[in-house]
Amino acid sequence: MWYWMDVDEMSGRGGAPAGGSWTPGKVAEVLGVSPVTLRTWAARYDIGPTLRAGGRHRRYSDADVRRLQHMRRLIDRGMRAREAAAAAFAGPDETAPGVPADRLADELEQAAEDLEFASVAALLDETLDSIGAAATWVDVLLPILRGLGGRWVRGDVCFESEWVLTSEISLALHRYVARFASAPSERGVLIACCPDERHSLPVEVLRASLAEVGIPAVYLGQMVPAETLAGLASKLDPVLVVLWSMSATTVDDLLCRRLQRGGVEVVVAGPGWEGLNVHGAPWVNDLAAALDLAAARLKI
Ligand code: B12
Repeated sequence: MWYWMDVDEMSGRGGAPAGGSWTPGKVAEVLGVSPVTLRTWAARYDIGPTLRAGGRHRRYSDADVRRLQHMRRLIDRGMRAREAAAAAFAGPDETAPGVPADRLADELEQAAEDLEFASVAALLDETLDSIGAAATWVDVLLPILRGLGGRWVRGDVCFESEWVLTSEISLALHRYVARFASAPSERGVLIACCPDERHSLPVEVLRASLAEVGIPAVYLGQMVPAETLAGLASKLDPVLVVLWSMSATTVDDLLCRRLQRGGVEVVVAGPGWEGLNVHGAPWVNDLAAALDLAAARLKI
């Protein structure tokens, strides 16, 4: 199983750099190659460890390990080691466009099934980097999530893998969003799930897509208490509130009304609102429509 280890666990001593510090032995184990292969790669392709721990000992950082995992995947897909190293270490933008979405989806699904957190994270980062948030969502993640929903209905136990995948998607989107500069003082879009709603991924993707095009947005998370949302909406004075609900059981039309009465423009989003006339609030039920609407309101 691939996993991130705590630095003290690995080196047996404290004071190591934050953010991951891997021994070559551990990296070799995680990649499923011999330590000799790892050393050969380092010598031939200049992809050795970049950290130094306690003087002479070289250590791999999290970023080193991620790039090596990427390289390993490219090799598994049939690329020669030299080209794989060049591609993985040139930066993600130049690497993944050739990989079909269904292949990425299969790899992700398998990694989640095997409970390989680090591998799921690296694949998600790679995919987001190379094709962006919308295509990652529509072409790679939606088919997997819908498949999981189908399994769930059939009574197939996939709770653990679903949890691994969905929590890593949230984390990867968070990392992705952090790369885009934002002007916190600007009025923007406030995104929230209804108070009983835990299905947050669609609006997390919306938040990432807004970041990509420079639309300021604040994402409040799952199950946002009505009181909290109403308070934040009045204090932050957003251009728009996107209120997400995945199913009829989580819709909160009173909250929508309350926000509107406070002078806020609300867009209701997601299948939960289907067929409801929520006090004239526009309804969006796909990512592109939500993006268009936000862009139109912010005149971008
Ligand atoms: C992942 C998941 C979870 C995760 C959510 C993690 C997270 N952070 O989001 C967890 C484990 C928490 C979870 C919990 C539950 N879940 Co759940 N879950 C799912 C799963 C597998 C994917 C959800 C998802 O993100 N879907 C996104 C896409 C894939 O949904 P879609 O319907 O195809 O997309 C439509 C729209 O949303 C729109 N769209 C797509 N993307 C975007 C983006 C934007 C911005 C917009 C506007 C629209 C939009 O396009 C589609 C056309 O309508 C679905 C299965 C499924 N088919 O969705 C079940 C599913 C939604 N869950 C379900 C259930 C029953 C539950 C629980 C009640 C289970 C339980 N007993 O605890 C709880 C509910 C908790 C709650 N109070 O909300 C049911 C809902 C049935 C219903 N209609 O009421 C589903 C459909 C599974 C099933 N087949 O029965 N779940």
